[in-house]
Amino acid sequence: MDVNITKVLKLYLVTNRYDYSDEEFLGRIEKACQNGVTLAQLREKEVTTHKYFELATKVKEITDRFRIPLIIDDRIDICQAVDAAGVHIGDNDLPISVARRLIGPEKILGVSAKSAMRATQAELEGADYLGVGAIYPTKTKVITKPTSIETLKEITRTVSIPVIAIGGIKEHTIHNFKNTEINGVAMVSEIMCAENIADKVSDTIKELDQVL
Ligand code: TZP
Ligand code: MG
Repeated sequence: MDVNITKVLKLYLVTNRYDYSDEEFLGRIEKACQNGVTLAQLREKEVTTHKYFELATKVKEITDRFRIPLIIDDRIDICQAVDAAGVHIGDNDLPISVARRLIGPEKILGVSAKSAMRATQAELEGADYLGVGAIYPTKTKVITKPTSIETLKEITRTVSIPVIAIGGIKEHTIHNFKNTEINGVAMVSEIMCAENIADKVSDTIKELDQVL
């Protein structure tokens, strides 16, 4: 891994296509990359493999230009096909140790964890970072249950790999993460649906600089 994982987790853009055209979708990702997101994840749930590959190829052209590592949600094959920086998996995906074996030691492996027990297991099985949430209610389509800030703190106390918070996080709720020891936050709608993505990303970075 030629990426400083503890640093790049600061502001993690997770994509959602909503009803945007591909052009609008890619344009929004580009704006976010241009203005300071530190890591990006392509997250697609209901597309063909062909379309996932096509989108991943296009998104990687953008993230490469800004030297931002690209993570692929769920799909190790797509990660390998486009030579993305890594993959993010959850409870319904391959076992963590199997995913690690398949991607090898160099690629980034992110794992979703909603308890300290799962977090410990993920660390042992080779996760490079943990995504914890949903911290707040979210309208983004996701199968998840709420995870409290208390559980988030318990997780950061328990593991030594970096942790990001996800789920309903807005620019104005970043201050709630003071003293949680997270390395960053992941946002979907707050960035993807922002009226002014440039301002949203740079203002959120400023908030994070106060808190992390
Ligand atoms: N995992 C837990 S919550 C979530 C994911 C992918 C969605 C977060 O979306 P938003 O729009 O930032 O609430
Ligand atoms: Mg998944």
